[in-house]
Amino acid sequence: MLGPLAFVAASCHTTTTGQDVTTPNILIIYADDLGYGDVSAYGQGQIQTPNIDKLAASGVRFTNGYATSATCTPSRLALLTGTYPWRNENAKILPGDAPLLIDTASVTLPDLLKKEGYATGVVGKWHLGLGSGNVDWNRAIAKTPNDLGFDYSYIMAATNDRVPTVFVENRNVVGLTAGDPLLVSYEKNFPGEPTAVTNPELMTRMKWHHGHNQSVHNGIPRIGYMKGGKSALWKDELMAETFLAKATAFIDSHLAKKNGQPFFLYYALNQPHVPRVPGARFVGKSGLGPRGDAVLEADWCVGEIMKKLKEAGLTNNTLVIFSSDNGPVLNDGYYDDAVEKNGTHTPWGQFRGGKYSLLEAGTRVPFSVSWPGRIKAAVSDALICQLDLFSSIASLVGSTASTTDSQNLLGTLLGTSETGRANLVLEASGRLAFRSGNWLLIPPYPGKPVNEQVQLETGLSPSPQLYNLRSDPGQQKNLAQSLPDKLTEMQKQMKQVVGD
Ligand code: NG6
Ligand code: CA
Repeated sequence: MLGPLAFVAASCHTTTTGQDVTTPNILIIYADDLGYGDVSAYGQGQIQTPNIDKLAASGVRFTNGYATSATCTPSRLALLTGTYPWRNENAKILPGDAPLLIDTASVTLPDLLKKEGYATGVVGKWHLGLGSGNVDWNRAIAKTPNDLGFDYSYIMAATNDRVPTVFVENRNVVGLTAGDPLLVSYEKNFPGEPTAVTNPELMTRMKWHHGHNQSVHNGIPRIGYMKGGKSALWKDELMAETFLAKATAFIDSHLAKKNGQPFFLYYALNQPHVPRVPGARFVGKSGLGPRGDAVLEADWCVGEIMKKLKEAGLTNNTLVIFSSDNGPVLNDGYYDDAVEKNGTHTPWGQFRGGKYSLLEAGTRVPFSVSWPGRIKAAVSDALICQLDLFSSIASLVGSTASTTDSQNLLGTLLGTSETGRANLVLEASGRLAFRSGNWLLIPPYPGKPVNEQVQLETGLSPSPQLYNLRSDPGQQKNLAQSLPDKLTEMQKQMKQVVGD
């Protein structure tokens, strides 16, 4: 409940359960591949992120905040559905022509908010599939975020490095011209179309290191084949500005209605995922190459959207959640100097591993929650996962929606409780690890200990790994052999949660 006379003018409304609650606007800012150590508030890397830091300093900054997964699609699935992604066998990195992964009949976070009176929008990276398979990009797309509770959507279908390199607004590709249809395939190229392999001279901006050698757009080779749709193809260097403009326009158009409705905006940043092509003003600014520059651009986006809230007088009654979908990676498939220019920066912070990894840096991400009218500044060590936003936000707005996996940690989120989850299942490429209290168990898995393409540790080992994350956050001491009873207890607990 709200404290007496909270000084915010947040909207009050009667919920579907007949309760009176105070409902703030809700903004989720979700970065793509931003590491724990990429945010200077965590005090670990070399990049300065003043805007993200300011947000974190004004609310609760979590030191044990997690994405469910070490890659994008599964983490986003968990964020929007409150369900562990490993329960869905299709929850893996999706191609750009994948069908919508979420059943339109399920209750999503935007669904529950819409039901409680919110105007809902998503702007940015989607990567949860569209349509029902074989999407015709030249017609209205049948299944989009608009079928999952979003009133408005302006998205890229998958990733910056996957075709189609276009934006989809609500149900339509933006900017198509009649007579030049957009064709997409992940199976075979279109006859006569160039690729990075047949026409390497087209790679004027970036060359591929691994993968990424199919259609070339803007001098950058991509994953997947694409033909036509020329007038609709995005310019990578304008992507951040485009998304920011759409995000602020969503807020403006909502305010213009003057109907007192709160809004929910899921603002999914494109940075610092590959290909890293920040806007001109950020080029060379970090000294760490395009990856560092892209982090600075992400921070700028955060600053701009916060400025927008301030100008609109919404700062005090907007709950802002900032996090990232998975941990960091330097070389994710392009020669972009990320490794060469990284210097002493530590995107993974004090942790081992990174994107794709079961080790800590795969899923331990920057995670902060601010709501100046309501939340006091604090640092919380409570164990919390993006998965929990579903039930916690449901509870905040007076919805009874809940899932088995998502825990209502509203008090923790708002900094009135230090109690987090008792345990959490983490996922990387379909493999699971289990955290309980300060202990982390990685069961034995076949596979290489290092992902050679991206040069990051995978966490895979033929022997079980047991770490005490409190005394050993860097996962240097595997205690599986020296603490057999603890190992057995963790194995038992994990089995209880995950099943066989
Ligand atoms: C991988 C890509 C990688 C990135 C990732 C998705 C190759 C070799 N690698 O398959 O570059 O696109 O998928 O990243 O193609 S995520 O953040 O959206 O999960
Ligand atoms: Ca990602």
